[in-house]
Amino acid sequence: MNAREPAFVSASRSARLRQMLVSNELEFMMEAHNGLSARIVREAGFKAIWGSGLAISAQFGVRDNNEASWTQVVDNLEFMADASDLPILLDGDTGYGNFNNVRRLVRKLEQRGIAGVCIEDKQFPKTNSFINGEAQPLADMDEFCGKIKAGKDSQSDENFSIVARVEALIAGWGMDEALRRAEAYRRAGADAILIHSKLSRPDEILEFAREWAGRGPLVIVPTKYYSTPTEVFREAGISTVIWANHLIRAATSAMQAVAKEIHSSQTLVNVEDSIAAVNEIFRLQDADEYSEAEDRYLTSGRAAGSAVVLAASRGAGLEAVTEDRPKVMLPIAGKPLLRWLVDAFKKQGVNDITVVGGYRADAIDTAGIKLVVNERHAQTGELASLACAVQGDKLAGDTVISYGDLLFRSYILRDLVESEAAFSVVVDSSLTDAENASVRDFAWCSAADDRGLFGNKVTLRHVSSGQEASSAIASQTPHGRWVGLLNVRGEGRERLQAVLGQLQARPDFDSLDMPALLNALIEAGESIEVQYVHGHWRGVNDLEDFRRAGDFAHAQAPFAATAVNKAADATGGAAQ
Ligand code: SPV
Ligand code: MG
Repeated sequence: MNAREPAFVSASRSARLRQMLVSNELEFMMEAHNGLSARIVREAGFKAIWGSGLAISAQFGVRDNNEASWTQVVDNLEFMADASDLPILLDGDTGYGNFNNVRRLVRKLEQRGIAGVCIEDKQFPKTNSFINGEAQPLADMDEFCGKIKAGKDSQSDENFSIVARVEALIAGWGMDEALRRAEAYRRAGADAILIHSKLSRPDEILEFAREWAGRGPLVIVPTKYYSTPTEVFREAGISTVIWANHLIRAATSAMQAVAKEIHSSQTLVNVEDSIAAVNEIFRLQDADEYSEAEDRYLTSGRAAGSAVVLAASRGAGLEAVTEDRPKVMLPIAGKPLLRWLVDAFKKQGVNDITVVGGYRADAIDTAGIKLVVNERHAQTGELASLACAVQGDKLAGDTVISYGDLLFRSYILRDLVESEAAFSVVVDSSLTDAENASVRDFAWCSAADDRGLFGNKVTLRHVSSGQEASSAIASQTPHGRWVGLLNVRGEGRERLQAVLGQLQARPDFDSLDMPALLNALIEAGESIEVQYVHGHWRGVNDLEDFRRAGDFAHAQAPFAATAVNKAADATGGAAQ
């Protein structure tokens, strides 16, 4: 859009088209033939679109002989009007019938936001003027005047424009006839005259313009006399130039070249760099707007949900079974631990899952996930892995950050992703024995788990980290254990990235774990909502956990699958 002309832009499309026709400036219209090309015309800076009959028929793969029905044309225009807010002047051929068809056409065009129509004084069904134009019969002048009057009388928007196209020069009827008809059409109410010529020089157009002497706006289509300097049209007092078919022709030659190349070389490598990127197509379709709307309107933003799963570790205490795979690929009740987690996410509509691998990342099953690798996994901790997943990019949608070695009942994740809080965590209140100092992830909260508190918000105050010196709060009995699930919602995403960025600047960043991030968020003043559970989950931290995980997983699986998996395990599957 042209930012220099706000008043023009805010006017209705029909008012803008009319303004172009009557302005003293030379104006330009560019052909478009579908929604995508209409968008492209707008982005190029044009102020209006020519809905070319030739180009619209061609993109349907039919001839410019009214083979596409007028309602098909009008449906196509609707896509164009939706894709671009520019005024569209439809090339309405002969009006698709008599005066009555023109009346109905005008009403339907107004309903679809089309700014005007051009009708030509030939007979229905027409043929393109450049195909044997002399042989084409012209309409009776008076009958055509009736069509113009009928169209003008049926418009309800005073700015809707009807342009009358004079074909007398094309058909070889001479200059006098062209002028006679143009004058009659002007008197019948036409808002502008389109004078067409198929000569390669502009002579007859310029002569017409001289004789016409500014009686009303003149529109021209210099397809054949294209080498004429545009300044010549300006000096001749032309109102509007239509570049009538150049996008359909550009698309055609590009498609021909690309199809031929792919067919002959049987590969895409020769064309990839010379054609629009898929992302460019998404941009033209306004895909970003869809994502924003999804955030706004989809229930709890669940369909837009994403997850980051930390799965870089081999698993201390699990060396015996993780020679050739990371902990998350250990089989539990017939499928890898990671697959249980991925399936649980998908069940809650969390489909965009990024897994951060490290140790034996090559052994991770990547079906349905994005794998990023923390190459420095041997020297770094959980936050370095998390940074691999969120670096650069903004977190997409609401995000669950999860340990990779978790099994849980499905309600736990459901309740977490439905939380409205910017940050929320799941804390198991059945685990409060923090005696063993080597066990981390114990959680201290604003209140203990208590059914009497149901509905009251509890917030996280501290989580024990692997690195920290014992803090004052840690001398008190914890309220439970953080299970390794953090949900980050809405604006929480940017705030989490900011805090992670600050931690990254610390010299000990490589050794930091997830509790360090939670504690840093709390110190930064963030409120982290606690959702208490009482059991119903398992972490896999050692061989004993691994053995018990099978039973837990069986209990989560559908009955039929459980029977099958139990049979598989009995024949030497997972350790049980
Ligand atoms: C069109 O673009 O369909 C026109 C202009 O009518 S022309 O093809 O030059 O006749
Ligand atoms: Mg046409």
